[in-house]
Amino acid sequence: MLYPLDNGIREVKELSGLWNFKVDFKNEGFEKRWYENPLADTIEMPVPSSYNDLTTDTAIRDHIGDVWYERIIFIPNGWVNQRIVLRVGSATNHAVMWVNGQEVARHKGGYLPFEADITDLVKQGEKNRVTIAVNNILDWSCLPSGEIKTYKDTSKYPEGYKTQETYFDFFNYSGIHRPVRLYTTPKSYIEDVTVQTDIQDSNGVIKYSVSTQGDIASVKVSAFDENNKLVATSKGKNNQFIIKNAHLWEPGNAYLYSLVFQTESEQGVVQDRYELPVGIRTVRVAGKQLLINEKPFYFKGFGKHEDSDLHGRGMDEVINVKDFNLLKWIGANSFRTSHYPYSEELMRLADREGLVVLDEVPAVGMCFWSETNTVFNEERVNEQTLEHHLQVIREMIKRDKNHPCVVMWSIANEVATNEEASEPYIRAVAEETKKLDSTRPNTIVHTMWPSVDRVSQYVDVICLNKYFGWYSDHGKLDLIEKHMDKELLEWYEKYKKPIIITEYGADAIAGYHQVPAVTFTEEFQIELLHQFHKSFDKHDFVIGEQVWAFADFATKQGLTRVVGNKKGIFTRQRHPKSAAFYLQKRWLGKNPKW
Ligand code: GCB
Repeated sequence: MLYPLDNGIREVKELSGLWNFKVDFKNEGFEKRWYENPLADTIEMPVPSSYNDLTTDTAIRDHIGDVWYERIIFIPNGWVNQRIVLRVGSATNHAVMWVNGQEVARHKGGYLPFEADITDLVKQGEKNRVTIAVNNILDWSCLPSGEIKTYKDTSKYPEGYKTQETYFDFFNYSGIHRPVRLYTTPKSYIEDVTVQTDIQDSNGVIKYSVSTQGDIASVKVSAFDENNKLVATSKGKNNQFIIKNAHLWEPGNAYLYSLVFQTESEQGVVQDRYELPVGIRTVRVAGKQLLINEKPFYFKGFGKHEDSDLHGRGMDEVINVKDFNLLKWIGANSFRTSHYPYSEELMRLADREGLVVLDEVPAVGMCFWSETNTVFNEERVNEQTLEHHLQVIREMIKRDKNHPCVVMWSIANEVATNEEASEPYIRAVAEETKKLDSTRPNTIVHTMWPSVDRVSQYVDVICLNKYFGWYSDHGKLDLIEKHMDKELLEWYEKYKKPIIITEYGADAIAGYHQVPAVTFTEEFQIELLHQFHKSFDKHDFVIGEQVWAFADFATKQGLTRVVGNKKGIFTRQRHPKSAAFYLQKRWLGKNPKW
């Protein structure tokens, strides 16, 4: 699934903007075939965005079920004889799409793109109607998982009362979250390209494969450097070539070649073209280290969310650019796409900016921290969940495999890996990841203790989320270093693998101050981080620290969340808390840049 490109042969038409929108309060739209006619009684809704925070109506924000989007599209005259594709960057959590009343796509999962060839369904010079039904329900067959709770006691609850239960804290934002685009390709076209890079002495080795559809006689590949100078060429669908004295893609110092794939007919007529930004770099785990371009890499950064005021989880280049500038300002070199794959636009930015990405699937909420209340059983995480998990892994790797910024796949966050049934499950997911991409290490992010974990033999790197001083021994900052040391050593003893601490942190409400520090103050947040660092700095198998979280974010309502999760080092509006300056000093090794 290639990212849509505008390049003279292919064209892109953005469908962002206001769409007609209707909440299906009675969940009757499918039965009444709302897709057959223009929707009645609609309101305006921007795409991309989460719809939840945009009206003043609690019933809309908390609606469980379907919402409907609709807009009219026109097909440009020049698109005669082209293949026309309608593509949705993401719709959370599930979607069905129709064009002129005909179903063209169905997609399960809220964080990856889907598309449909609509060439034969659209009429040139006429209005064409696109309808998308988006559903936000999460059950145990979904990623992330959840369940609908029904309340039967009508003396206490209204008839049919139900709630969406989720076992993660981020708000279950819903809607069309990423851009919708129409794009063209020629009838015979490049369907996919896969690129793998290697380094030999000072040269870059580029191995590629191209898959095509239709009558294509030959494939040519040209590599251009950042000055647009042709530096190498190749031919054929599967091949490899060398770029002499290559500029490497390095963390904080990105260099992107442009690989131009071009297909030609028997007569030598150019048919299709696709330009892929390619960074030459290697990544591998060696003993206690993770090497990027054969140099040990230490992860400094955050777990994030795609989250901002009003937009919810809606893709916003403004937020993306600001976040990247703050990441660089604070001295971060990496982030994890907690807890779902982020937008393609953001991944392309990370390639260009040289930020290192730990790419995570939406497998979150699979743990109850209990011996008896299990998660891996027939009623909860089961065969169906596994099937979907594997599907999401396939879609994520297919989408992100060519990004130099992605150095590792995270196959799940906080799973009950103490349960016996978690072992074959995680093993299957880890093996699928390796089968699809043997060039990148994989990892799983743990909340479990080393003594009970059953799965880390299947991954290359161990990631840990640790909340000493917060969720355990709350407020006892003096115990953190000791607890952390003990646990790190136990993990290392058991598996002998490098470890990244992918979450540690404390809620701090911006503007709350107190010395000596107490919970929720900015001083407490700094002190807690500092205690963790004392431990990390002692162990050479610790290869990174990612603070939870980059910025405050919206959560479901709950007694431990004061208008959202406040573990951000930046507020939700991206203003620094005091800990930002502490981290900047630690990560940049110098006094804060104001
Ligand atoms: C975690 C989760 C993360 C939460 C965080 C917290 O372990 O991975 O999604 O937001 O804890 O703040 O509770």
